Amino acid sequence: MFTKAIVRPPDANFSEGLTTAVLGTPNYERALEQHGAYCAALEQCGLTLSRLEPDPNYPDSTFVEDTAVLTERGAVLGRPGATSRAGEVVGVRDLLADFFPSLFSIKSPGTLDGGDICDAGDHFFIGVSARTNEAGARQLAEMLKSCDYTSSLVDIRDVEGILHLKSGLAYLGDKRLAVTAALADCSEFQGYHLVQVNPDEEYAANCVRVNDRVLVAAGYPTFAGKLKELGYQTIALEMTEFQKMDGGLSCLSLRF
Ligand code: CIR
Repeated sequence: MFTKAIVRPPDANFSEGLTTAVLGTPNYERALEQHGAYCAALEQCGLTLSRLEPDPNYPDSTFVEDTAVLTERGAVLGRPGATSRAGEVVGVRDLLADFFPSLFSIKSPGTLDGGDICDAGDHFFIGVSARTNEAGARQLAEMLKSCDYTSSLVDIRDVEGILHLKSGLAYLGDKRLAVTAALADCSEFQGYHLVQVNPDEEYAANCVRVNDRVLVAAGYPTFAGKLKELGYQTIALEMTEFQKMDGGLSCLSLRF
């Protein structure tokens, strides 16, 4: 069960962040509205939110998930793989210190973005990507092992169209993973039930199980239908403005 989450609304210069998407410039007012609805959904799931102030120095800082990895047995500060995002960790660290008495940190030469880490109960999938390098992934694996978690590395460097591992993967609980077609054959996922996301709905793979609900991006009816058939209660959220900046539902919060 999650009881808390950290969020940071986008700043007015949000559109100056990194992106590979060719979906146009995000509308700031609409992004704020979508962020507000996202926060309300987390509250509806029973979470108490800590809201960081928007940070004009870091246009990507609304994607707080990338700064840390939070588990029931300890927290790890990430070391963002994009240099423009490196300083985002500081503000999050100060807030996390209130909740986690000891914080591990990923150290140079390691880099690690939280978006590459998929928490699947007592096991963690660690994406090795353009942002998370092998050194960062191995540091995290060691830390997790010291907390009695297991982990496996999933190399996504050759997988097209996904920035982070969780751009194409989500843990739904019950040994069930939502995956895109490109990730469905990964040997690391053997033993899990896979809910495959259709190629024309790939963005929907980044959904978030929060207690007894699953947050899903609005506009992906086939995937939402599959979840409903499996008995999940879903909350659909408009994500168009964050999608334009390569962001998804999971990146907008750190849940713990
Ligand atoms: C970036 O490129 O870093 C941001 N524009 C998007 C980060 C999305 N984060 C995530 O998927 N965890």
